[in-house]
Amino acid sequence: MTEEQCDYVFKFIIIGNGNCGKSSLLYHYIHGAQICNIKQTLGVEFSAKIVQVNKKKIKMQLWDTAGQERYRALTKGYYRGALGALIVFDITNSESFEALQEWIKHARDFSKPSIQIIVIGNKADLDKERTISEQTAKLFCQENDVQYIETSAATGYQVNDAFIQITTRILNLLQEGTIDGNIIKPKFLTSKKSDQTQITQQCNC
Ligand SMILES: Nc1nc2c(ncn2[C@@H]2O[C@H](COP(=O)(O)OP(=O)(O)O)[C@@H](O)[C@H]2O)c(=O)[nH]1
Ligand SMILES: [Mg+2]
Repeated sequence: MTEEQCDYVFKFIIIGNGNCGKSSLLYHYIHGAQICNIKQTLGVEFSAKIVQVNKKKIKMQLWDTAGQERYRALTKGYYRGALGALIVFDITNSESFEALQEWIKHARDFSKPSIQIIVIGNKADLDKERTISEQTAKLFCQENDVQYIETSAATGYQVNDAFIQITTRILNLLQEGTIDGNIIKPKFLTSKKSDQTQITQQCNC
């Protein structure tokens, strides 16, 4: 399936403290599917996956960092235009949980206040070493009006569900008219000619 056959293109960013499993989750999600993954000079890993949700074909543009999150040094360009954010913490690492508030604020301040957020409690396979209970995390997420799911990039537990859950939510909001449709189609879909080169440089899939 080519990009032109898609109904929508959604940009997603994946953020959270270093070492929580962001890149591992992304790898697990896209592995074996139609993917492209190119290291860019800006230090952003750019991947893509086309999915079908509620009879709509959606190209998910998935942006991962190359480690800059350790210094909170993500650029505004990383956040710009994102419709969804997957914010990851490690259920065995309290510091990564405590950082969530700041990551949520960054997502809302630097993307759009309406950005849809799913918090992912990763490393669910390490339940014996857990320092953050599921209940604590759920409560925090309710208070901050974000979704919550637990995953394991090691076993694959609920990895797909996390990505599909946030995509479905965005699609529903779009169909209800709650999200501005103008920001859904990236520039390169509406003016293909001038921007074709840019796509080729970013992604060969
Ligand atoms: N046990 C376990 N280890 C994980 C899981 N996800 C990632 N890791 C490990 O955690 C470390 C950091 O993962 P990485 O994806 O690089 O994290 P990032 O810095 O957030 O992108 C690596 O050693 C991974 O193998 C998980 O679900 N369970
Ligand atoms: Mg990483």
